[in-house]
Amino acid sequence: MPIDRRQFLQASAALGASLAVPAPLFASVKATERRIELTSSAFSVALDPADTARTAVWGFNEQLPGPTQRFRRGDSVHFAVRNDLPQDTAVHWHGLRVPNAMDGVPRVTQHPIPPGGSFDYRFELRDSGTYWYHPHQASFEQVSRGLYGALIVEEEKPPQVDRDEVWVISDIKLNVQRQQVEDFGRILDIANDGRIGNQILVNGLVAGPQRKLEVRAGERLRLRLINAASARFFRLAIEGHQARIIAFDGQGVTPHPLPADGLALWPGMRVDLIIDCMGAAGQSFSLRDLGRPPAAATVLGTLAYSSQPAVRSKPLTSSVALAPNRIAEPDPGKASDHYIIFQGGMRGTPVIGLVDGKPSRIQEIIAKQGLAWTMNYNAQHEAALMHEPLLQLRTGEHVMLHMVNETDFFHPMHLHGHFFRVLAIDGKETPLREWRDTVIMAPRQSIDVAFVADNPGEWMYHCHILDHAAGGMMGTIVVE
Ligand SMILES: [Cu+2]
Repeated sequence: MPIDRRQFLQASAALGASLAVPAPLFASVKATERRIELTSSAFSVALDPADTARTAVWGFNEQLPGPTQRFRRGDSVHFAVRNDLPQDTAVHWHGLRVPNAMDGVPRVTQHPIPPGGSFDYRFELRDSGTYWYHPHQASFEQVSRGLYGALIVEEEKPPQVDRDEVWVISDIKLNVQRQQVEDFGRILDIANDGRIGNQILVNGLVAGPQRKLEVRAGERLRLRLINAASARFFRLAIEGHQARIIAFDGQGVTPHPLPADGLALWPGMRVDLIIDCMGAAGQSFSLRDLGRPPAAATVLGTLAYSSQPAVRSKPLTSSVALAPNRIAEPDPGKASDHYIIFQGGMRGTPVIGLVDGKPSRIQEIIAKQGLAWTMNYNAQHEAALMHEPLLQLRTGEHVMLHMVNETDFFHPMHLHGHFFRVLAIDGKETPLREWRDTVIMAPRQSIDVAFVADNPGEWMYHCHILDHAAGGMMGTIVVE
């Protein structure tokens, strides 16, 4: 009886929210709540300031991307969201550990916000780092149309930098009139690599050498990268600089250089970089997306040095490591093993999947249901109430989640409400054991992640290629 179960979960989640028990971690923090209005609506923007053309988009507060939200760890926020779109929506705070009722997933954690309606999201910011916000309703369309924005939670003691910049990288699919192509949710995209735009955007403007990130010689720059594209991945390289990675998905890692073949940034992921700008006044260097070979590299922007004299002649030597967030440490020795097996897609071996409990061949599911992917043999429509959760966990349970990709496609898998440690890829231990909320599974790859299920509620677990999510790669994990 999925409806009864769902109503029960919603009722208990609402009760939890109304009691609003602060996490003991923050009992000593005297937080004042900041109220922020966010309105989702349709409007038009100039994607290229050098051009008079305007493009119709959907976005937050008539900005593309939506306004960058900046807070300090421990702050309390109240997002008063209003929906002026022609369809239902809701807002999800990607990566943030919020109470379940504030997670912004229609039909799982709240009722959708109808056109003209509003919803109040209130929560405390437990974790510092680089996050973002976007709708979780028809996200393959709503995010692609422009509903996304950065959400930054500063550390109590951030590393010393001269500049802290955010780059929201995305793409858009434009026709010759510079308007968005209205082909959202095509089965061809759902069953393949997703709907990839034909124009890359950096902070809502067309990417290219003219997108200048201005620095002064000698400065230390913290660059926060967010991939808000619905399907495109980026492989970034920075000319003439030794950038260091200090965080994945907002969580500090041992600072280390970018991989020689570029920094892979999959949809949903964030990376924080430290760049010591030791070029000379007046010089410029390109930031490139190396893309997916054999595609040629694209220049996304330029690191442009001002003509002012250097602020220092040698790079800062202070530590750039981030203090960790307080995340419960999973103990693999006492963790319970759980498996999620991914199948489907346009290519690959024929498989059987269950839709509404009925078995069909994947090719029939693709042709008749508009679904293309299964997780543990089930394919689910976003708009339908979900069936049983993929996993039922006890609060406090240590979990080892084995993700087995039997498809020929990449899938950036995102879990709500928790961070997990990435422990092994194809059985081989990862050197960094990094915390993440979104991890990439390459074709035919197995990934082992571990976490403590310490945030009660029903949480989404889905592919962040949003067409894949719409095509069945979406389920829930219940922590009770
Ligand atoms: Cu996927």
